[in-house]
Amino acid sequence: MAGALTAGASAAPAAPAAPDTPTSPAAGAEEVVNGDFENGSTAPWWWTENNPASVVDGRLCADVPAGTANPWDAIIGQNDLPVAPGETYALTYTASATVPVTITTNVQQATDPYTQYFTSADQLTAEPKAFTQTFTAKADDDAAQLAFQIGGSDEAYTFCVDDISLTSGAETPPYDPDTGSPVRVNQVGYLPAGPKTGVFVTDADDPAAWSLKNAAGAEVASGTTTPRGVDASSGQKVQSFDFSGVTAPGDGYTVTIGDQTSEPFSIGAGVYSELRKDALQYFYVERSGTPIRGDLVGDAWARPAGHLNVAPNRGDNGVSCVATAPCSYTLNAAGGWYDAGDQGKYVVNGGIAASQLLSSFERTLTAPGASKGALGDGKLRVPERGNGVPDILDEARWELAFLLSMQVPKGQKLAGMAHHKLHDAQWTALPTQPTDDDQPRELHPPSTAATLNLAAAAAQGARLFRGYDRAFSDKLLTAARTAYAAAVAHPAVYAPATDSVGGGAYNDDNVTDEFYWAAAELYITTGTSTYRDAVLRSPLWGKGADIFPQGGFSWGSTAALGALDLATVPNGLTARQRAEVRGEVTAAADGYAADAAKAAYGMPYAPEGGHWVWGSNSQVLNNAVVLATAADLTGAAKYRNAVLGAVDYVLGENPMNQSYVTGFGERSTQNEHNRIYAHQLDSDLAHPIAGSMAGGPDSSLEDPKAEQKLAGCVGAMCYIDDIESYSTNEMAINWNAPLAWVASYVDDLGMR
Ligand code: 9MR
Ligand code: 9MR
Repeated sequence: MAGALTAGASAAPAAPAAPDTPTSPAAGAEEVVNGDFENGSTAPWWWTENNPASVVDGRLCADVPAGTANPWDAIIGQNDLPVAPGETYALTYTASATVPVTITTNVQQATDPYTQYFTSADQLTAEPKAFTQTFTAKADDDAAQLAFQIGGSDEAYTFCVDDISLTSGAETPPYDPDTGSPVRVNQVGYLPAGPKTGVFVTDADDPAAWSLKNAAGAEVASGTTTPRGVDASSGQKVQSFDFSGVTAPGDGYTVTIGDQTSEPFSIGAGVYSELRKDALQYFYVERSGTPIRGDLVGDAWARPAGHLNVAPNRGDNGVSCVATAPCSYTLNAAGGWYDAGDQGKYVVNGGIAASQLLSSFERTLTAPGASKGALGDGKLRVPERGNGVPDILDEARWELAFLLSMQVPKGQKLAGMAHHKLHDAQWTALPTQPTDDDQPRELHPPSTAATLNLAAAAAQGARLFRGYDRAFSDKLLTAARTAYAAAVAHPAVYAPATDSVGGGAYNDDNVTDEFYWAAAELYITTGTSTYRDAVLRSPLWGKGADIFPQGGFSWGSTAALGALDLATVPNGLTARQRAEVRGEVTAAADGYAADAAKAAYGMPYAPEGGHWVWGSNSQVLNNAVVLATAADLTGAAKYRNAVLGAVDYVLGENPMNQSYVTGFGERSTQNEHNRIYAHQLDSDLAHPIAGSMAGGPDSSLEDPKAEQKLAGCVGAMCYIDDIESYSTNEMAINWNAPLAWVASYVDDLGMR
């Protein structure tokens, strides 16, 4: 995909001309002083010491040294630019670089924490290029800074800039993403005996004729669409079509309506086999503290071990506590998975992700029709393949071992609790390879939420590893019991929302759900009455609507994980108690299935207030996990069909016509927010490996790129496949885990 230039950028003629004038009729006064360098003066522009600048041929030019680490290690800037909240600005400039580089252009706070009002990754070459950008400021700042961050290049180069202008009164261009064909399908494919639906975006009121063609172009089925009115998730006017009657396996099917044709798709019992494998394989590539082997995953994704204290790296094998909450010990917390596009490691998120992998496996022990073989040993490309242990358990173990390493040692204050997280002192730039990360790694204070996450995941691991590695199983169970007891002793130690420098906060000040989940897992594993009583006395016992929120369970709302296991894994609850939990699962599934039936796009997700959250794709899939569990419990087709609706949605039958899983489908995500596989910013680097899922639409526009590019978007349209949009386009372990769970379920369905 071409993609790296921001949509507002345009190529310029070779000779630097006057800047494109902002299109707004109400364009305000010029804020930039001396943006054209006409009188030869550089004032009031400033620069960092390492890149002295001067006016050359009417442009401001600077010699940028080789080998700085971050974009902000070399800057040219101007201060004292006022920005007002809600005001829309036009920013224009013309820039060049004697070697191809990507610079970062920011309008931001001039002092720490340098909050960005606008940011753009601009690809420069020797040919001067004119950029025209618009953004709406959120903050009130009477002295903002325009900064061209020009560091981070391996090679030295000369940067030149000219015709710089910032004016208020601009108009936000209407949000008009390229969504390709209006005929929307699951771009991977459908199961032969499963439901098959698609969506047609059209202003027409009347039904239209659809035609399904095979790869040879021959019509194999036809019918008429059903008008569905305005789709609430997107504001699009839509119709739907149903070709469930077509069951012949094949690749290269398309649906045509009038002169519009869908992306191609397959029909086959094995359409989700690769998805199951790749969604799980993703975790190996996220491993920290070990080399990622090219012979296993391909050389493009191979890399040396990171965070092992090999200079310039600080390492996770002897981490001490943050200065604000010191401890007298260090922990060896090497290993585990990187969380997401950042290289932090967070116990709450690690716990839920590891647990959902364990659950994917545990389902094969309890669900009728689940295949043990497909998740057995030798199915993934991990170093442990062939060791007699199912690879999915080997992968989960990699994280479980990390979780245990985050526990406060015996004899210390808060012994048995888990440190909330471990990450860099400061946010690093994109791209940053783990081996190049020179930031100090720090343990953040223990929290009750992290402690209970560890307890739950370790208790579940203990029962699943019992038959494979008794010693590891015992170790997990001891850690789980110790953690649970520590949480009971310290039930309200919360990670604050403000602790979000250098890593995410994962703040949570309601741990009722974590208590329920941990007690449930410990009870299932041990049968001990203390844990049973903790489940039965939980304020959540009997409160299905709270256990299964409408918008889906998540890292911050984990009770569902406990309830799903109480409902499916053999345990000592009475028949009546068990029926109660199962009833909660099916009642929740009824709600999600009803949401799916209402939605033209068929996804079981109707967030309250139409507010699509950060990581919405994982919410869609977590609802699918509940639906699939209900299907396993009851055999009811409506639950299974709603799961398939979720899969269709994630794989392209959606308002963006976007497959959110890299490498799957014709229009799949490519530029997820990630520091390692940052191809969009450096073409020498790989794109993310196939099988990683983007967070997906987030209607709150929670990063500068989303604010700039998605203003005015509705719900499921609030997404952009841009590496800078971390609130819509990051990847994360807790998002791929339900993808793997659901892919595994639908692959098991087969439905020949
Ligand atoms: O890259 C970070 C991403 O992994 C997080 O999800 C996100 C929110 O915590 O923050 C990203 O980091 C940005 C930071 O919050 C603000 N400065 C720019 C950082 C890099 O994009
Ligand atoms: O998934 C998290 C989401 O629910 C929060 O709203 C968001 C902001 O706090 O953070 C998300 O988690 C990010 C974490 O903070 C840092 N690593 C990347 C995670 C995914 O974006």
